Formats: sequence, C-alpha cells, structure tokens
Amino acid sequence: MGKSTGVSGGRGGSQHLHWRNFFSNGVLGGTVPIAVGMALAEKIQGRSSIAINFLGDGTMGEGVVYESINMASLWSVPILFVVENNRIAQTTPVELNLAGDIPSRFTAFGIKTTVLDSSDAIEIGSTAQQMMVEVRNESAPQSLVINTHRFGPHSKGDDTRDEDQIRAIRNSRDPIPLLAKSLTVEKIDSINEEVEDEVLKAFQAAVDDPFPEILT
Ligand SMILES: Cc1ncc(C[n+]2csc(CCOP(=O)(O)OP(=O)(O)O)c2C)c(N)n1
Ligand SMILES: [Mg+2]
Repeated sequence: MGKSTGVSGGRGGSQHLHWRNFFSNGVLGGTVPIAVGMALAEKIQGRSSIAINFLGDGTMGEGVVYESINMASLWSVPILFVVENNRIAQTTPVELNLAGDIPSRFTAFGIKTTVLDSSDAIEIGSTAQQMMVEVRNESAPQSLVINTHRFGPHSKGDDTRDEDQIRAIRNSRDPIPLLAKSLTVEKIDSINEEVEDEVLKAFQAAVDDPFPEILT
C-alpha cells in the first residue's frame, strides 16, 4: 500500500521487496548473482552467515543463473539454492520450456544437490536445516530441488491448467492440512485466531500508517 512502515519504506512496489535481510527482484534470475555476491561478502569478511536463494523452475532459462552458480562453485561460496519446481512457469508447462532436468544443472557445476518430493513443511525444514549446517561449516554451495505444486495462478488469474487438475493436487498436496493432521482441534483453532488477529492488525496498520516523504 506504499506506506512508509512497509517493505522498502513503501517505495518498492510489489516485486522489489527489501525487508530486514530479505530481498526480492522482479527480474527472473536477478536475485542469483546478488545472492552469490552477498554470500561471497560474508565469506570474505569472515562471518558465518550464509545466503539462501529461492528460484522457480521458470528461472532455469536465464543465462545469469549459470554464470552465477559457476562462480559460486569455483569460489566455494556459502549459499543454498532452493528451487521450487512446480512444473509451470506462469502459464508455460516445463515440458515446453525446460530441456534435461533441474538437478543436473547444479551437479554439472560440482554443486551437491538434494531432491525432495514433498509438501511437508517439517520434512522440508529439517532437510534444509541440515543442508544449511553443511553449507556453513564447509563454506560451499549446495542446492535443494523441491518437487512441489502450485495451487493457483502465478499472479493474475492466468492459469492455463484445468480446474479439476488443480483441485486434485490441492486435495492431496496442500501443506497446511498436512501439517494440521499433527495438531489438536484446539491448537488449530487457536492458531487460526492468532493469524486472523495478526492479519487484521496488519491491515489496520497499513490503512493508518503514513506515506513516505516525497524526496525532492
Ligand atoms: C527476465 C524475465 N523474463 C520474463 C519475466 C516474466 N515472468 C514473470 S514470472 C514468469 C515465470 C516464472 O516461473 P516460475 O519461477 O516457475 O514461477 P511460478 O509460475 O511457478 O510461480 C515470467 C516468465 C520476468 N519477470 N523476468
Ligand atoms: Mg514454477
């Protein structure tokens, strides 16, 4: 909503977000060289921080991805690449835009790669945690390729898939009901209440907070 208390001080738009140590970029692949550079800076300055870079299957055709992962491997940069492979890039299925497979793109550069076929946040979290420990301790890149699903359009109601197909994958792979299975009804109700409250507060703050000052 462009408010001064929001991401990027209200100036970033919906794609270019900066919030604490989170950055996003509307240009596919645009985050990859930046994340590799940030991780390299951490290494050079002798800190133990690592960078985590999230990519979609639709980013795999961008040349800058390969320049960047080449450097990450060559210079042994502490970065974890996480590829969210939901087999569709906005409106284009992977069959029409991706030759070969995704893990080989990383192993070709000597980057240790793990593939998960999961919507289970606990499973993904514990695998990622282990990989982050290794990336930090060994100061070397790794990649985590997660085969997953998209339950709606990329952004603007432009999904090209069949509604029945989407409903079927949502019924079997939605991570929220999967997680809820391990909780009591009381716990689920209290989480729902907490979330509702947080969303309402955030909405009200966004309405009430001031716009940023105009720079002259
Ligand atoms: C360099 C560049 N080319 C094209 C686009 C337009 N575009 C926005 S999203 C997208 C596809 C993204 O695919 P994926 O990362 O798989 O995201 P998903 O559809 O799964 O959400 C494209 C081509 C862009 N943002 N940047
Ligand atoms: Mg995708």
